[in-house]
Amino acid sequence: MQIAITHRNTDFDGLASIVAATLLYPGAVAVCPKSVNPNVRRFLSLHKTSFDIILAEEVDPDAVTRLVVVDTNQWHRLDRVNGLWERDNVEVLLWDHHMGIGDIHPHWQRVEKVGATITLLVREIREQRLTLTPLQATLYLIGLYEDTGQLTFNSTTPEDARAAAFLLEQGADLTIAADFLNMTYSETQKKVLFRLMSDAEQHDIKGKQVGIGVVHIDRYVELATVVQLYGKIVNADSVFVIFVNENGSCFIIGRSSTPEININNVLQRFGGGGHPGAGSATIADPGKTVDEVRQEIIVTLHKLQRGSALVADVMSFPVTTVSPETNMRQIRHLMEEKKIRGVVVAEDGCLRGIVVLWDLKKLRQNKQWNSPVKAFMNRQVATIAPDALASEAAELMVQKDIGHLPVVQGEKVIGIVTRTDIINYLYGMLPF
Ligand SMILES: [Mn+2]
Repeated sequence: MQIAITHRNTDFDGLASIVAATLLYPGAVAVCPKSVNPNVRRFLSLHKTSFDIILAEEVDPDAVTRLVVVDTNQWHRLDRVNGLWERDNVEVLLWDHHMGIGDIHPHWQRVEKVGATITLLVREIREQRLTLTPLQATLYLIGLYEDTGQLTFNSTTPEDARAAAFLLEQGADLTIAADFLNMTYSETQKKVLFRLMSDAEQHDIKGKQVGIGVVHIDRYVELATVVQLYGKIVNADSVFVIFVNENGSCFIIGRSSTPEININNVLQRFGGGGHPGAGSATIADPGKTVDEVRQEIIVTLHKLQRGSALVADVMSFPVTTVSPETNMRQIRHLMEEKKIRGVVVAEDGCLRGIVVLWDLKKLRQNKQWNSPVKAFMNRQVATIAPDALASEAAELMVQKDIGHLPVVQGEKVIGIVTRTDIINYLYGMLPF
């Protein structure tokens, strides 16, 4: 017997992947854990009979010869496979897109950094020139869209978009997909959201807005979408919510929309993980209080943020400077010659002002070209320190609508950040 199995609290990516595995491994049976996410439960209640899916308890472990694990690389996330991993006559195959370290050491694996596991299986389906029913295509598309936020999460790759195109070609139904992706919120989910709105703290961590909340829950509901919605409403760059169960144990769900806060890196410190944009962790240490967990998140964020790009990493240097006595004609020549749109005015390396292309346009009379730059330069110049974050420079330039930001250390100008530097920095980071 061959079985395809996925993680507990099964999401659509997990469900889609076990169903797709039965196509790639003829004879394999899709085994669904008992605990699935509420939207998956709703889907299954309608579509159960459309797919051959059995429960883990229906499987005779002794009969299993091949185990296809999808969407997780950790044994403890699988349902009732007791003993299976110790048997050496079971062949283990792994399909996954989680890059963290797991304890499943398969005989064969396809693990790649893509937005959803189903993307990897879809690629194989395409290569084998298999066709899908619209129903299969729809399920796979829901899995793909859920894990990639309709292809908007940072973790999305071109490969995911290609898989989506193929699934649409195969007749995936967007109306059905949208129905299961945009679930109405349950009473418990609404309560959690309102609790977060009123109680969660907002922290400014190196220029990034981070929401951190603590919510006590008495039963399991799908919480990731609530956390995500909360982050959107308060316009946070990233959010972390610590959920405390009735027995005092807790788990964290994190979401981030900025490449500078990597959820996977933060939650790895708590024994969890995920992706740069989304992840979770279960707190294993029962002695840890909620306050300690919250403090640890904040400290970790400060530490990790330090690793982000600094102004010194992105600035241009050396800077073209002129003395305050330089006449405007020379300034114009300099700009044309060097193809620059701004010139820093300095004396002994100390910033005195800045003159930009726009200022030249203000010159009306011919004789003004003979006047010194000090008569036309801007003296109120926004500056930034080399050890500030590159993202702070970007924000400052957008805020003040300026194209040149001199970098000043002590009194001296040591570099300049231009729009080109910012664009290079921003796009150099993608895909994250
Ligand atoms: Mn997944």
